[in-house]
Amino acid sequence: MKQQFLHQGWQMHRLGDSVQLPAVVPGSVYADLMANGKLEDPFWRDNEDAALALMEDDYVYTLTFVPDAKILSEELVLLRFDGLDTIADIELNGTPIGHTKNQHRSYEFEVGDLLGGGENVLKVTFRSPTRYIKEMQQVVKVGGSSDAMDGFAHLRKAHCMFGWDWGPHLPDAGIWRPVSLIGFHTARISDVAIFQRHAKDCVTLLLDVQSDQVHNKRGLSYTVTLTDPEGQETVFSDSPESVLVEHPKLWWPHGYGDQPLYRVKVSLFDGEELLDEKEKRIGLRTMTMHREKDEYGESFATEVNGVQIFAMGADYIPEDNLLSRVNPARTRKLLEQCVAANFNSIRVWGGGYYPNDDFYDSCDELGLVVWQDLMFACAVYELSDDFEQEIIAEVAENVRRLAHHASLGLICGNNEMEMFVDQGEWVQSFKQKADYIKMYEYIFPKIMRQVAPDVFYWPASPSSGGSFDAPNDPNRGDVHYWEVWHGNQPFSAYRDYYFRYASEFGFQSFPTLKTVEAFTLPEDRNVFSYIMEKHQRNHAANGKIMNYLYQTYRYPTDFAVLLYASQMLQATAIQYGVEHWRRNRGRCMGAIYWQLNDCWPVASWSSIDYFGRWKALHYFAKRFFAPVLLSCCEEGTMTQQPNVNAENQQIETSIRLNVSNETMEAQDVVVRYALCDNEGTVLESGEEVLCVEALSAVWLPKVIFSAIDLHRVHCRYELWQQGALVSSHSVLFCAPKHFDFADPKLTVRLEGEELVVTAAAYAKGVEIRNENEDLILSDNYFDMETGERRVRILSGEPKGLAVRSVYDIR
Ligand code: BMA
Repeated sequence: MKQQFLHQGWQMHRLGDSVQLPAVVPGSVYADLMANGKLEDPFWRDNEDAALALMEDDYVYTLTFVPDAKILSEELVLLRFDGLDTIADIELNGTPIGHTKNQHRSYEFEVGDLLGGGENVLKVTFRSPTRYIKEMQQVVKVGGSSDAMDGFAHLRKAHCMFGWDWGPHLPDAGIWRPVSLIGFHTARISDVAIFQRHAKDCVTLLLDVQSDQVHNKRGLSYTVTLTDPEGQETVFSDSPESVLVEHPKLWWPHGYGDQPLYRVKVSLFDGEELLDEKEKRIGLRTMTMHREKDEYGESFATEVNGVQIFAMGADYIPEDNLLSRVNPARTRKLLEQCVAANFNSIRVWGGGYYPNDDFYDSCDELGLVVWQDLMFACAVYELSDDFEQEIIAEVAENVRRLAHHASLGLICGNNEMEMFVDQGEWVQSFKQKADYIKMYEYIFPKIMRQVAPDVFYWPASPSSGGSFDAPNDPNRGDVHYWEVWHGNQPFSAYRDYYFRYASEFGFQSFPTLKTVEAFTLPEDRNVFSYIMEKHQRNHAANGKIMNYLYQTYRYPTDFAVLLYASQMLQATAIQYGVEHWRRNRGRCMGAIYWQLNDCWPVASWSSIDYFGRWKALHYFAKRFFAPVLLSCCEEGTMTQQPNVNAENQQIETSIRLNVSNETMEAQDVVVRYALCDNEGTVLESGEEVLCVEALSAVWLPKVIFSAIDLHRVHCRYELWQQGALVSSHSVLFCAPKHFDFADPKLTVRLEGEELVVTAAAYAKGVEIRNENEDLILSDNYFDMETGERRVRILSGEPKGLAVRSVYDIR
């Protein structure tokens, strides 16, 4: 098989305009308009609105090209588009060859008869996505999230490109994935499906090699080359239907073992002639979701090689609203930062697009178990014959593409629609309700059985297993819990629930000042300004941040300090949830917070902002997802009576420490705690030596501190292993706003690769930053006692260093 990429020499213009502009393919309309000075950065201030208006028009991409003679001479010549975004009319040398309207699919057209040996002209016209959804909405009304443009569900295009509660209305268009000519004779490999059968000390790989044959021909054969993780090759000839791997090296998620990967290459022959080759890289493991009835309801846990793990991670959304800016290096960096924060899992949320192969390759290498939603989110769809064919082709193609990946944990039908349809949200008719069941509980499971029978399928997130049977049941399946944040409940409300697997819960914050500066003028820098609110897509969110702020911190009188305070709120909120669920390991087996990343600079639930800057939450995640975690369930005014004027206040001030061990080995630990005053004098202390079994969580006895001045004391707790301090943190017994912090007079200095922070008193949420606000440190936003604390610089220039803490929220 031969392939010629058609990426050089494209031109584009707006339909009706006469001037042709040079275009980059793969790429997008917005990227080309920006590169040609026709569009200003749509992320700057409110430029989004002008960019959106441009999408009312159609855009034409044209390429004049000469096909390789070697391809032209082949029996079959195809024009292949790996991805078109979205409504496209394709013409070759003036002849229409296709009309497409699904961004999530690839397309191939037979073009041998239309191609000439000299110059050929390929033209792709992209029709306005905004006009399309408006027109379709007149025909059949489909409902969905009001943060996205009305009617967005009509188009199989990343939904969030039409806006979301963290995303702008920027429904870009274009040839977003490679385009090529493909030529072959006799046959090519269309797919190699690999199924694993595990037995004692061996794995059988069952192979299903499928080919496209130009005409039925006997005598085709294939060989299989298996390359083990050390690079040792074994060739199996005579078209084997299975291959035995002895002494398999098993693949494990990050934190439970290594990620050895095997390569399986299939070479297709016609006699002696090599026709085509296809290679897939796999990891040897079993993977499913463990579901078992128990005293609480029904368990729901990722099970790898028979071991149930506690899923720790976040929800992933598209990395950029301008998809052409996403590249393998950028994705890799983001995923490495997940591992740096001790993730073992990641959920690809259903309102974006199916990521490129490199995303899954990285997850395979890094040991991140992927919860993969199908791209259906917060919308009700109506099945027509046409729409049904579209989604069948889309789901089959993508599941086939992803099924072999070691990291693929499960395929999930949609985001939140079982729950919302059940509640009647956005449903216009009985048919739409019935179509829900057809799509996610009949059509997609059938595709899964055909294409990926070994991959666990889950109808929706959240779900208890389908059929509208209490989709968000706290005792079964996965849960989206939004009472903290959307429901205004206090952080401590997380402790009221022992979900089996929390696949979404989140809390917003503002990005840091440098990120705000990237889209604002100085006069915009007030969180309620027009421009700041254009970059805050959840209408109620600023009010919520203020609500939680007043419950927790003092009133910040400076804009930058408010941004910092919002990040501390976010990090603390999520810490409350995750630590509680990890303490209840076994009953709860997953904490996937909403959300990992941003697609533009915005106030949102992310822990890493659009520019890759770590918010406080990402450092907190590194700590609360630590394989061996010491956490503290404290009781104080925040959990019992936040109203300082309430009568007869009987506040219990206590701690209950817990060690959660998410490793495969027992851990010997020493736990120490100390009750200290605001200057660090120890009033009371304790120590426990214990061995925590692998994959378990152990409570230490409750300690009640009576008759303390709760505005002046805090409790520090430390985890020690083999004589070394592994982690330390602290709790207060009142809201930080009421705590009588002494001025810690923080300083920071550089010593080699390390930063040394000094404090003259106890300090909470110590944030070290540089001029560029792009430092990545071994730790940050930590609590410290009087004295010194050292952290390593992992990246960023330690220029213009500054340090602040909760003391400075005033
Ligand atoms: C969820 C997600 C998203 C949304 C987030 C925050 O439930 O599925 O739709 O962005 O909440 O509201």
